[in-house]
Amino acid sequence: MATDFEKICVIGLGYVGLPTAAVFASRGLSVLGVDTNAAAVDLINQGKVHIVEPDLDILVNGAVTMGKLVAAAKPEAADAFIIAVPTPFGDGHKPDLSHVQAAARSIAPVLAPGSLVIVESTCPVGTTAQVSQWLADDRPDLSFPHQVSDDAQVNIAHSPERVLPGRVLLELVRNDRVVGGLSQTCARRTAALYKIAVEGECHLTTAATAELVKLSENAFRDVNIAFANELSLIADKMDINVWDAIDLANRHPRVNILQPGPGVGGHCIAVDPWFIAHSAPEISPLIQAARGVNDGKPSHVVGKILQAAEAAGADTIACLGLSYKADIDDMRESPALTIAAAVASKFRGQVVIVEPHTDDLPAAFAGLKNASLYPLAAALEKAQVVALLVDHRDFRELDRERLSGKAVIDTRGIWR
Ligand code: SAJ
Repeated sequence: MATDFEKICVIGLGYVGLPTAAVFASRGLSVLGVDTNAAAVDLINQGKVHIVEPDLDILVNGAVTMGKLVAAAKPEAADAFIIAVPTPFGDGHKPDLSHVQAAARSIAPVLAPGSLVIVESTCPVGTTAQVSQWLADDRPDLSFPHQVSDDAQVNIAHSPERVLPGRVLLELVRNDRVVGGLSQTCARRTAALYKIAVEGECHLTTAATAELVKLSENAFRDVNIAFANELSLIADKMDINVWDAIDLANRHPRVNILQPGPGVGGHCIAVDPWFIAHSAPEISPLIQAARGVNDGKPSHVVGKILQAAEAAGADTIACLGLSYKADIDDMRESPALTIAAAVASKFRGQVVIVEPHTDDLPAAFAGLKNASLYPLAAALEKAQVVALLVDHRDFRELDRERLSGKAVIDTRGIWR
């Protein structure tokens, strides 16, 4: 396929940027991946990866070996630039755009007439226009779409990533993309670039709409999980099995309740709704309440675990899982991690932790001498109370006989 893209630059080689860079490289583009993490850059240039994601190691290794993917600390001139850096929040849940700003400023010196800049990072509405302004500040010699729309020399768009950790390479290619341009030309050129690698449809819209669409997707999940989590508190109080109740309610043709759990983790669903709330604080009560319900769930679970330990006169509690969801190693914003650390800080006995995806306890356990990492069998042998926090495969496949005689708190409903 003939396109006007031969070389692209991907800024940020995290769990979205690195797969994106590798997929484009595997389609024959020359890709320069840029990251401030020197260790990651070194590793990638050796054909290795610093994040766990199925098949990513093979793809990166192939792309580096073919000379199509190179990692570096600084951007170089390219036909297109994809910004895929983190957008966390700071105090008061205020969106922190410093990484996006730094990425924009880093590419400004190498922009030229015809350059395309795509923001993939999830961001508050208005950020793509702000990027255009930052670039214009640094490059008064060029024209930008917030100034002259379709006549701009540099095109800028927002095309949010939508990939699910654990299925990134599949979803990157198969999912539809929303492509929001600061002008129609910006959107059209961005879609032309993604079409090199994406089999899903590209839906063209404005940058602001694309920004809100991305935030809405994750806020939708958060609100719906909050509903399930609120139901779990109500069912607990009434001594009803919430999973049975949800299964039955979902037999209704127009009901589809999500699964309750120990809380909502990860760097997306637990974060992005705040970007809407921050931009529209007075008119987003539902979104804010959902955040409150989901963020409140871990302390409810901690209370249940400690209560069970007291009732059983236990000297050891086993906490199974630390990551934010099943079968991955990512512990960012993980409710399981919060719960296990809180249990260890409050319980006088021993807390044995099982996490098949790590060799060391994370920093949250520093100073908690009663907490240690155990293999599953030994932990179950030792503990009188077992708290299932993550539905990892090893735990799903557990022989239930090994739980007999123990107090079990199953936050994921897998041992019913
Ligand atoms: N969870 C529940 N109950 C459920 C579903 C999820 O408690 O019924 C919890 C999980 O255990 C986890 C959290 O929610 O702690 C989030 O997990 P997830 O698998 O639903 O989603 P993420 O955060 O891994 O990825 C999401 C996805 N967004 C949507 O499904 C709308 C993904 O497509 C996005 O690309 C990603 O956020 C992102 O980067 O924004």
